[in-house]
Amino acid sequence: MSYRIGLVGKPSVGKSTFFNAATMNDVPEGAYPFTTIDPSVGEAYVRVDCAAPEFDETCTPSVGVCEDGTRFVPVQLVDVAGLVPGAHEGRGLGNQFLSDLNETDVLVHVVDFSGKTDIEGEATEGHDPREDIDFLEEELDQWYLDVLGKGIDKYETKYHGAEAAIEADLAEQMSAFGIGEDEMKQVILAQGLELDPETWDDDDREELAREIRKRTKPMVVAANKMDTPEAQENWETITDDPEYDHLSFVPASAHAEKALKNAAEAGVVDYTAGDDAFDIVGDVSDEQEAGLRQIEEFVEGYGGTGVQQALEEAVFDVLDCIAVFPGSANGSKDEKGVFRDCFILPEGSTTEDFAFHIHSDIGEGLLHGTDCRSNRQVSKDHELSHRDVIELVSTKQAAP
Ligand SMILES: Nc1nc2c(ncn2[C@@H]2O[C@H](COP(=O)(O)OP(=O)(O)OP(=O)(O)O)[C@@H](O)[C@H]2O)c(=O)[nH]1
Ligand SMILES: [Mg+2]
Repeated sequence: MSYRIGLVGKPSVGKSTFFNAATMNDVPEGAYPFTTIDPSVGEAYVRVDCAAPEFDETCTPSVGVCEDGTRFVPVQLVDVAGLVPGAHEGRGLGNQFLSDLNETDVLVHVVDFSGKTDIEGEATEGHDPREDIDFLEEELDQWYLDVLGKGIDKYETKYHGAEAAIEADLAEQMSAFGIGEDEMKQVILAQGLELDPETWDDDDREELAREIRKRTKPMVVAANKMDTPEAQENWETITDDPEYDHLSFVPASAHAEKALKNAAEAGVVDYTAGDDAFDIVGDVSDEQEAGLRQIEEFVEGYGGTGVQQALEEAVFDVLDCIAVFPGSANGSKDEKGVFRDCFILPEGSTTEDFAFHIHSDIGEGLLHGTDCRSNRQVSKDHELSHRDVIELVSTKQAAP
């Protein structure tokens, strides 16, 4: 299962444009709210420096691609309907889109930094993007609070007066958010609360809901429409504002990424997703050239269009995931080729986790791993690092 990144935000901020740019899909985009109603899921990629060149090998990726030593590893991207204040109570398209986000591991909050759309996504001037950042977090927190409240109610009706574990009921109620019993207990205790909801007041509940939301839906802000001067001004103010130190911001232009990918497909430019530069290689009209030069200025100034960067920030910085290559310590190739795979694993994964991730049989029969760079044996509980190349030594092969 690959990681799932959800694109969220109010209407008209550019979620679908971002989605299309990252996945080369063609879902509708429009300068009016609620262009998107049904969620779309597509394949996007995160970049990892390929390990093959270090071993004098050429890789043959089983999924994704490798371009000039950069591996593009697939992740899933979900484009959902825009969210307006009060969505948790059914406003706008209401709760439906909230459940579309259930299965996501991390969110990219797309914010229109140009200030040219109001809180409902209608055209305006001078809107403060900070309002959007605040409301989205609040809306998600309210949604979590509602679900948490239902879990508490069920617990109280079921066990009135009897001894029971609240964390089990809450974890069950909130299972769709990807939180288990142990983690739920940890979060409750870390908030300084007793394992008894009768002792919690409204503030305790709110803080608990917020904490669970932050853990299960961590987020990156993609400051979109940064190709406009208004967005660039807002970027300076907002990224300097200490109120927003808890968030990571990536300057982005979904437009620029889409334009460059389209131009690359048409053979007009030489551009690899995520690069901070490109070359014009085909015949272009004066008008096209002027447009591309404008994009070039932006891309060089901000170190890329920000679309790749936002996805990678989400996976590797916010979630702290690592990429691991299965390797072969003696360098021999099997008939399927070398460096076929590159897996994205959660932070703190061990050799054994890696084995189970590939196949439960390999995990069950695991003896140890071998670090292919140093040729040293690594234990089952050895914690892996980003870009490790590991051979798994197991008494069992993966069943076909
Ligand atoms: N200047 C600029 N405009 C953009 C950018 N990205 C998107 N837009 C424009 O913003 C408008 C809304 O884009 P969409 O991608 O449909 O926005 P959305 O967030 O999916 O909207 P809903 O589906 O209604 O929630 C369109 O007119 C896009 O062309 C960008 O990077 N720069
Ligand atoms: Mg849309």
